Amino acid sequence: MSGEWRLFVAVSLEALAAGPLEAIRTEWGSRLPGLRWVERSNLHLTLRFLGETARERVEPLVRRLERVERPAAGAPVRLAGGGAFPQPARARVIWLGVEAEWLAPLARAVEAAIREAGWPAEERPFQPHLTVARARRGESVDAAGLLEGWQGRLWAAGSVSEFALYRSQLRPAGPLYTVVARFPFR
Ligand code: 2AM
Repeated sequence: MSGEWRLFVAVSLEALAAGPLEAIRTEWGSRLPGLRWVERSNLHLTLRFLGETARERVEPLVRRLERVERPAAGAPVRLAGGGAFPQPARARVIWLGVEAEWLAPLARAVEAAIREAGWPAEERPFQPHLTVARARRGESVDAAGLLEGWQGRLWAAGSVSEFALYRSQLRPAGPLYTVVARFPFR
């Protein structure tokens, strides 16, 4: 098969983040019309973005990811705090913080697997964040008011039992994410 798939490795956080997203959106949606809110089923934490990938590289990648060491099922996670990229007054991305002891080790193991599968090393440091809103293309919003009081705030606590390889298809209506393969925790 020919063609390319736009891929990323992530943990779905829909169950945990849907409530906080709804609350934030209800309060701020009309005040910040320049933001596009993430669909609840798209709420995820990216462990590694791979980008456009030749279709024939997908299967070997999945096989390598299957060997990644994972935490035990029901791994605890907290959504706490948050912020904006690149900065609150000119925000392009609004995110909630994700805290879990197993997160950095899992991201390192995924990174190692991806490198073994032939990708160059990720240069950017891993910054665990759950994107809840993005500014419209080429724009930014002043989110300083939105982010006031977010520091140290606990949004939700729960658990995670798998990570997955996702395909992203960019559409005018917003991205369509589909699961290519799931990797259940132990
Ligand atoms: P973001 O939430 O900060 O936009 C799918 O696009 C996922 O991959 C998103 O979670 C996105 O992060 C992440 N990602 C990381 N690097 C990316 C890049 N260079 N281009 C697009 N998405 C990227």
